[in-house]
Amino acid sequence: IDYTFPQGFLWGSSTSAPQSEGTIPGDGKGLNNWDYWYSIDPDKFHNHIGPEKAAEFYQNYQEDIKFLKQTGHTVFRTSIQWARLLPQGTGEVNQKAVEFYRDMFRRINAEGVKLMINLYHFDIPFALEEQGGWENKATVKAYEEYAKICFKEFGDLVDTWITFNEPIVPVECGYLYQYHYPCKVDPKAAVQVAYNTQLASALAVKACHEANPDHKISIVLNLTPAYPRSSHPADQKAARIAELFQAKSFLDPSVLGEYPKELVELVKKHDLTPDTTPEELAIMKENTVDFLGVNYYQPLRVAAPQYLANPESPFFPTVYYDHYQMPGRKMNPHRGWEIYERGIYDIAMNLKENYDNIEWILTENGMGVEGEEKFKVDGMIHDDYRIDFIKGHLKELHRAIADGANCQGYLLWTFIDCWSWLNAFKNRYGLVELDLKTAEKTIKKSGHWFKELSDNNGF
Ligand code: BGP
Repeated sequence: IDYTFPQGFLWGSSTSAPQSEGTIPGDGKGLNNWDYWYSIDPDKFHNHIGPEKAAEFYQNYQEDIKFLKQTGHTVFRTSIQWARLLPQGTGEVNQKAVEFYRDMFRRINAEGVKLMINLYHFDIPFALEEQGGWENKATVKAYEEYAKICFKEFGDLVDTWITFNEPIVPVECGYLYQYHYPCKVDPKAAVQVAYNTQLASALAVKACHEANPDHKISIVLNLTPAYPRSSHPADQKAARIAELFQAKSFLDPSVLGEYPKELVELVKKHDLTPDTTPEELAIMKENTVDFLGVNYYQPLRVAAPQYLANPESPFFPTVYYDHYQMPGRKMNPHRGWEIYERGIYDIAMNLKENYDNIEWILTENGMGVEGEEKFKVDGMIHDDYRIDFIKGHLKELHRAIADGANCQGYLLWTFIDCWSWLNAFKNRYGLVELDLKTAEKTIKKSGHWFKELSDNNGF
């Protein structure tokens, strides 16, 4: 073993409820934004496969859970679907959902696998979306109630929670770049949504601590470092501002309890200041997370913008930076994303130096592969590229831990191949293959390797 990890280091994977469960049979589940969007615009979705199918975990979880141990999991992260538990977003609790989640959590606990349960993975009940969704502070209140119900119904089975997954993504995709419903281009709404989400997160932290003082709660952020093209001050400034919008917008209030001053000023300069109250800001200040979840896939590379922004156009953070493709960069040949393992080390050192060395867990890292069935030999996918990908990132994580990073676990995206927001099943990430035609599941080579990795606590 060349790379041994600290004792008790957690090994596992992450998924989300909307991407794994499916909604057939519905069993009382209400529509969320994805269900609704698919129902009105299936053409948006790859091969017209929508969230109603996902990976059918809802029907098959009892069988699927068996793969956890076989692939070396000591931790497993998934989410609760708000619209399954509260079909209208507020009000009556769907008892079928309570039974389903309780049974699933109990079975996972019985396997000796630690649960990390996320309350929100891009999925808002559609009844709330219709009333303005995250633009409306009523949604913050509804989320707080929902979180309290989760802590009450499941707090005896789950002690590690997450408030939101990658909250910057619905802000950008839903209110600036039109990749998620409601597909608006409305910077003012984007800023309010970001603020309301952060406030909801702090309220969930508070409620969690009040419900169970020994429970831990976190937020999962995609802390992609922004690398400047050069050391030229204009490029450096572009990187600093990109990081302000992309990472610090949630990292600072979640960990330090306050927004960065420079971000507040920028938002003000563009006349986008959200509606806040001193009481709300005090809630954020007092209810920071116990630990942090970090998702890392690829770096953000930026350069000073080449053109002046059109003053008529709505505000986009990209008026301050251009995306930049570094010549000679290493690419995932099976999907167009850069691979840059060093990003993990840089994130780790940033958290160590600037965020009180807060405890963190790598909650997502993974390699999406299109057409993965071509690597199937004798019934098993030989995904050596994925093993190499994980090893490369783990080496950097190992180096970071040796240099003092407070990282407690590594979770791969994902467990069993699952549905993705717009690409459906095009890019596969799992340790376990899902054959969509036969519904058969087979552990990939990486799944067997991951078991060894976990057993040896290193490689
Ligand atoms: C993360 C999300 C996941 C997952 C992953 C892979 O940002 O938290 O939900 O989907 O990205 O990305 P994609 O599915 O787009 O390939």
